[in-house]
Amino acid sequence: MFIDRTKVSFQAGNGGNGCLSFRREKFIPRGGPDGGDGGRGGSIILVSSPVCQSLGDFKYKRLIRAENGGQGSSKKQTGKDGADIILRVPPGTVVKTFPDEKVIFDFERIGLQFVLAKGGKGGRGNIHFKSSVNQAPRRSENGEKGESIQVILELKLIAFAGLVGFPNAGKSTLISKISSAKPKIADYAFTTLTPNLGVVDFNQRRLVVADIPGILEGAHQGEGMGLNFLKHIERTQVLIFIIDVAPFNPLSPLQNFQVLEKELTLYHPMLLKKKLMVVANKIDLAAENKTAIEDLHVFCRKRKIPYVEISALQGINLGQLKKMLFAFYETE
Ligand SMILES: Nc1nc2c(ncn2[C@@H]2O[C@H](COP(=O)(O)OP(=O)(O)OP(=O)(O)O)[C@@H](O)[C@H]2O)c(=O)[nH]1
Ligand SMILES: [Mg+2]
Repeated sequence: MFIDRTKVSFQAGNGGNGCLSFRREKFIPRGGPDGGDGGRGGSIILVSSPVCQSLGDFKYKRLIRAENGGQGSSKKQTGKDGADIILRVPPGTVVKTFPDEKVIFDFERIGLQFVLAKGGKGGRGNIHFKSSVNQAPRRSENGEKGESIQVILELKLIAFAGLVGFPNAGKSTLISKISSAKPKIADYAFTTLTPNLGVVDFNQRRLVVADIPGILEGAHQGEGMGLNFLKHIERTQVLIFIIDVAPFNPLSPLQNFQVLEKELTLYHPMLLKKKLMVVANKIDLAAENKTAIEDLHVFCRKRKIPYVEISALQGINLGQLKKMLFAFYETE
């Protein structure tokens, strides 16, 4: 699994001190206390944003510090609040304590917010300490210290799309062609035993695709090994069905799709609520299978499922496949 990891210290702003002051004006002999409060120190807040793709921004910063609150002053003036610092992290970032690595926050999706270090409260000025017995309080508070924390930020890739298909369909070949992942590829079933993740780049955007072991009919009852791995695609947004359309398969491309769909539904009906895309692979071998492939195509058109014919091995139509995949991403 691709993990980006960095250690950073954060220091929230201290609260400003409260002021000790008395009103002094001509003709008003004993003006009461007029020392204002200190301002609040700035906090440090992390937000998960799709615009942010890596932890690169944190790599070279050892300490990130928010502004201190201003001191209170006479004439009941409150000090200025320190500005908060809002930092974007990619979805998939996990925040852990240093050095014991306890998870304190998991940005498991876009749009989450976490206050990492809270700014100190401003101290109260002496206007607050006036009482019936003490008309001239010589007391004010210092601002609270801002929180300081050292953490490890770790980026776990969350797959946006999962490749599902029978063993040998060409899933690993495909991920090896569209990303820098280097999975094992071979001409026998169950070459892939553990999931592979690959980062796919396209037009300055990037997303993660998961390649999982092949799924067999009966997978939901424990046939093959696909079932154990279906959980890896539960959190993806899109399922990419890879259908081997070479003519020597016992099932037609459409039957192949239907078996896969059935297995996924039996495993977890929720899986089929995801967006689907159908990839007819091994088109380089498929000259004699045109009619059967067309059945799958027509079926997808009726169900409004995006469909593309490729050869993962020969690199045919992979640009089109990426374009379709990123079209899902753009509408997120
Ligand atoms: N002719 C041709 N062969 C392909 C194509 N894509 C994959 N293959 C071959 O099909 C075989 C299986 O490919 P893999 O990528 O290992 O298939 P997989 O779906 O990952 O298989 P499992 O990991 O076992 O589920 C390999 O021999 C590949 O070279 C293609 O587009 N055309
Ligand atoms: Mg494989």
